[in-house]
Amino acid sequence: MNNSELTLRRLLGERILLLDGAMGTMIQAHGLKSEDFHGDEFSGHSYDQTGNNDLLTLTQPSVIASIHDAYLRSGSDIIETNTFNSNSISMADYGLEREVARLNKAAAQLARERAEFWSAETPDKPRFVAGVLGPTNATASISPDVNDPGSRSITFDQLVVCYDECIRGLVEGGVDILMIETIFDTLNAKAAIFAVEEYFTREKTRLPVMISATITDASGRTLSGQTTAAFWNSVAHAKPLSVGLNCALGAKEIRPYIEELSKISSVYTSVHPNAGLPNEFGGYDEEPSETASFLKEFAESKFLNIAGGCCGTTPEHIKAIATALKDVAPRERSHIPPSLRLSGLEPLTVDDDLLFVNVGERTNVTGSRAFAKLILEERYEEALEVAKQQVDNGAQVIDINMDEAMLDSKHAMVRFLNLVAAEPDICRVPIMLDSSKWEIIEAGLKCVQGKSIINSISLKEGEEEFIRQARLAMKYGAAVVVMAFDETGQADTYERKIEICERAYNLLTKTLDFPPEDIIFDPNIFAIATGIEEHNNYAVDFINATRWIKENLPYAKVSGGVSNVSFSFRGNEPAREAIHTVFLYHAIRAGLSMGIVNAGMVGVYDDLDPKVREIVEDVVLNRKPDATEKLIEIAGSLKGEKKEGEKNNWRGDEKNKV
Ligand code: THG
Repeated sequence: MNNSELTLRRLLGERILLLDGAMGTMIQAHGLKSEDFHGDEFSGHSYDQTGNNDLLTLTQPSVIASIHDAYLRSGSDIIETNTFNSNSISMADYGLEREVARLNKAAAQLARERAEFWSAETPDKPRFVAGVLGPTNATASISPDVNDPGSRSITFDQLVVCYDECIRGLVEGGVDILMIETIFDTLNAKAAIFAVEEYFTREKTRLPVMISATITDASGRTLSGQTTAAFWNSVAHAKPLSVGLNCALGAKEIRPYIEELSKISSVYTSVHPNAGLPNEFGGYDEEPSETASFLKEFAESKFLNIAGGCCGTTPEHIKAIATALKDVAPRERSHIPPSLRLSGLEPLTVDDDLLFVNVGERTNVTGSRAFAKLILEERYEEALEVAKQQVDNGAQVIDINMDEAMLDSKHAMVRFLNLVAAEPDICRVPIMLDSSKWEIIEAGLKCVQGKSIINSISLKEGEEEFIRQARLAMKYGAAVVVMAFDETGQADTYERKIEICERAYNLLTKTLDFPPEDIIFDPNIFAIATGIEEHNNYAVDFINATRWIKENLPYAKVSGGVSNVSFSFRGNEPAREAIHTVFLYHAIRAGLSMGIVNAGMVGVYDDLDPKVREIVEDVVLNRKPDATEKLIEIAGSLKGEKKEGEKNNWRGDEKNKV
């Protein structure tokens, strides 16, 4: 941690820090003409630069400097660089993509210079520069084409390249903080975070990061549809200095969401709202005293660590806020216990109270002939219906697998995920990206705004590749399923399972700084009752390994592909269902947190016919040498036991409790 960050963190412990206010409103007040925007350098530019506020950093630096000064004079501790649109995607509108590196560096230098000046003026109040990374004017998880919800105007990779250029300029120009702000699409923000993390790794440096989203409608969601908590779960991997909200709604409307953020996040919080809602001319009317009184109430409610203004706010607003907050103590950061926190449009916490999370298995081309056929024939509409049914039937996560030799799997994964992103009834749940090929998982990670699960990584190809993939998982912000698989093969005994899981856990948490709560072990569920004696103890070994992991590897979760266990009864659905039910009953008691299941094919343990249950239990728990034969004997008679159309209410009403 450098000195500036140490000072910043010390000050955040002492008081609420002030950001600045709007740049645009202040620029407007200067009544600049087209030729002022162009300056000498761009006088002959073929695009009209009127309104290109960021260009003023180069053409009218004294105007920008005077605005920084006005805010610093009003009490801002942190000023923002004039770089909201200084990225190649937004600058394309002005034909100025090639100036992006320079715009960022110059804006950072200009702000740095004014901050240094004021730090010297008021040595007891050091000033900081936040390098602004705006959202760009493109969105990575929403289609620009009403006729094709799966199309995209920008990709994650393009955004990473775009942000990398901005970050370099800002850091070279001397910013103290990188601020990813006005986030309306979390996937854009995740690309910015990825670019920041890659930059830090490459340059062997690190700066504090501020993250601020914008909530655009009264229902409290981002433009890309996430709730506040889902958003936080999606970006928490950045380990930011602060998380907060800015722009769109004024302070009044932001209240419930900043309240929520202040409770669920363990980092500092920030708010810089607009001066109320826009009036009919798109202007902002909220008086400095009004904005200040809203923020004072937030501060007194202990929601705030950093406060400032966005559109429509002026140095007078900042001054009023400074006065209002002067004697209010800052929020103390919440203590949030580590837990696996996932998200789609909505959050999902996998903690030990929520006994079992079921992951829908049907959207898997290797696990369902029907789904494979739909994907191979590019009948995506119907394939989406399969995903929707999974969620409707109670799947809290959906597993998506496109590994099929006849398929361009990467293309199918991307296409399907982009379509899923347009279906709120599906993408409200987190996604599990299932592939034996890392490049397909990675292509998938670039399409999902939520916090997803990678299924899977393992030590199969050695430590180096395992660590490389885990590092990337951290940068994309995903949890990982770690299969009990190493250089010598897949673990099939209790000893091998726990040995590999322990080794993987130590590598992840000690060699890397991988969050243990984001590790989900899969100690391999294999088919039992196959007629081969060595297979008889597979379920027992899995269950015992699960118990060992829960007792010995803190915060790690355990998952498995449940339907594997009954492969030998393929075609006999009632028998399979009975096996799944008994298996899950025991595995969940041993600590299984989640399972890839067909929710329609698991029953309630207590509802099983006691005689059938006894026989199935003998098989699952490997209690009698002739158990398999017994089960085969009765398996035929199990057929059709379930009445036609009978609704399987497995955990439907009981919120996952078994
Ligand atoms: N661990 C992890 N991931 C996994 C598995 C695992 N992913 C894939 C698989 N195993 C889990 N998913 C399924 C999906 C379907 C079936 C089994 C496991 C299945 N399908 C039926 C069959 O093949 O008989 C249905 C066939 C059909 O409908 O056409 O049993 O272990 N981490």
